[in-house]
Amino acid sequence: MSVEEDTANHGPLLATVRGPQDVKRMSAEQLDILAAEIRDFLIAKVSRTGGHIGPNLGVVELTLALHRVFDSPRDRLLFDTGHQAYVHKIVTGRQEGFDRLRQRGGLSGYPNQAESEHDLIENSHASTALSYADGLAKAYALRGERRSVVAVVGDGALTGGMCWEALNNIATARNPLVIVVNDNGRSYSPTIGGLADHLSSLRLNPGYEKVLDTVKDALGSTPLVGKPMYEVLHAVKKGIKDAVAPQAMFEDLGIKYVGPVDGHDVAAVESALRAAKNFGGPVIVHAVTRKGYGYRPAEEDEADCLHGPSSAFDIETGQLVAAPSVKWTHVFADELVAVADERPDVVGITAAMAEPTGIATLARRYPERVYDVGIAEQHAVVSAAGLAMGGLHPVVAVYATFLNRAFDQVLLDVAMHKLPVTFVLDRAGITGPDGPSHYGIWDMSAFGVVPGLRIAAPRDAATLREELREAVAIDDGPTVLRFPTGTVAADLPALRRVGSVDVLAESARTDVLLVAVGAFGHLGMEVAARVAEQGYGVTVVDPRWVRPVPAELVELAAGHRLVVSVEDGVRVGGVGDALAQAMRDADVRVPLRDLGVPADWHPHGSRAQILADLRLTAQDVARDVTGWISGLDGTSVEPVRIVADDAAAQN
Ligand SMILES: Cc1ncc(C[n+]2csc(CCOP(=O)(O)OP(=O)(O)O)c2C)c(N)n1
Repeated sequence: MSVEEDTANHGPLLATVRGPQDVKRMSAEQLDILAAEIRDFLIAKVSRTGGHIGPNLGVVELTLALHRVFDSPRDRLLFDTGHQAYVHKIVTGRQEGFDRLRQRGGLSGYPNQAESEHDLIENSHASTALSYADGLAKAYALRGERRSVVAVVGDGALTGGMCWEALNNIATARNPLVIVVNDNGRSYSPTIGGLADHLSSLRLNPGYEKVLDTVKDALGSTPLVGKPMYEVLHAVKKGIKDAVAPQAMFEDLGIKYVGPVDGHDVAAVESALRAAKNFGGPVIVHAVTRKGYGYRPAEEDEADCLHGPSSAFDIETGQLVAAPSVKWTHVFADELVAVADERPDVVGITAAMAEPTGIATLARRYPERVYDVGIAEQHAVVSAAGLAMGGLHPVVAVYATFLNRAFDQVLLDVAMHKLPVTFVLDRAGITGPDGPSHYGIWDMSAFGVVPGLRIAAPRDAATLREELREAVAIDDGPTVLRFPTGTVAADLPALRRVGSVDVLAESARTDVLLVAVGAFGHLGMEVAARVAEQGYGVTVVDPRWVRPVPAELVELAAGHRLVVSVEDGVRVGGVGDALAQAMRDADVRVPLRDLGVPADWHPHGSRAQILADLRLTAQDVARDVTGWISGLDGTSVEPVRIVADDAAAQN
């Protein structure tokens, strides 16, 4: 592409940026223009694909300064969570990728090692970067390598306990390491908690402007190495201390502190970073930024500063282009309020995601009955244990992927104590554009091993409401309710109920028992229709409660020639696996095939695309079921395949 063509999309200066060296050689005036072009670029591109627009608009100058002061990839830039790394991608030669951001085969929404040598952490779960940084700095010290390690962490991510465990170790190890606190006062919504209050009092302090000047003057005019540097930092520190007290918190940890600096002033951030780089020990650079900076719909969006529109949005208004639909989240949120109206003991907990999980609806009705604990899932679970011990029934609403890190707390603190806590796992199963770390595919396997924990997987709005009520009625142990992302499936009424199992379809012939887990109920119906065309009878059931395995499911299995399970979770230890074990235990010798998600790292794309890649479509499942059942007759025309392994090989 010629520069002329390029500039049509990118702005003339941005089009010349092919790598960090191009940013390094720019003048102050050029940097201002570049920052503006990057904002235009981000808004133009992300408005077409969806993505984390608000956080990235807030780190434009900060990222430019990082790449001017440090030499990535030799120096290591670590972005906590990683949703704010778009500008880093732009600077490191990936502008073209933004047309297919978060789309199948396109640019990832997070740092990604396969994309660039400038990327390192791919996990996208918050509050880990400081621990990575601690380890990297120790490794470089031991190996005698002189490389800078820089971690960028948001004030939201700092509410996660792992950050504080890391700071404790970083302070003791004393290795050179730069921690940039990107303080915009927000997680999705305003950051909560004691730390957040500390930081915001710092921002609001009238001495703030004075502090910025002090920092700029002192750092701009001083040699930046060794002992003098320490003295500068020390002096600056004292100056700040006189002006604003709360930053003592960082000093008390034994880590040098520079700040607050205006995070939208490249020169100011740059001089703070240079000072920190040359200090020779751990330093915190406190940069104050504004989420959504420079784009009015984001700056004025009170809910979350346009944190991450899920799909294309209108540039003028920031509103999603797609017609609104009723999501699984909405059904849960409304029913929870209805339950809470009847049950004063029901309370809600969210880990910094009140709106995305729907808990905000309960908070609007009963503000005193909802607790936002920050990005602190482990604490959320044990705090729920305490609430339950205190006589309440907590409903902990998190994305499925984020409960993984609280496994031990669910196991021992909640389940071992047989406490009535309901975990509501939104975005369970294959989620899509956020990629492998956001897939909620481990919950049924991981939490399936927890003694006394019951897991429900509703198939539609009606069963979601029903199973939520069943879950909060259980008072002798924990429950999990898991449902996928997106628009809720149309109601699919059962023909009858056997024990707790819903029979969705049956025929005169009982060839195949198809166990359709959760939202795969509709898929099950379509499979049954297709297989019926081949002359075989399929009974489609929705177990509703998948753990423990309902005894009726095993009895139904015994009455068929073949059992096929299909679930939106990993096969290892999944519902099919558990059913197979239950059938073995009951000496039911009917063959079973379990379809699900291979335990692998699946790429980003739309949910429908990824499910199709995994051959979890009605067409594929019907073809497999027909092949297997006809194989039992000895009439198989197609080779019987281990379906999910085939799919794994494609990834
Ligand atoms: C363990 C975990 N829980 C929840 C999330 C969802 N999440 C993504 S970004 C975010 C807010 C992060 O706030 P902050 O670190 O201040 O960054 P900002 O978006 O404000 O730049 C949250 C809660 C996550 N990524 N990881």
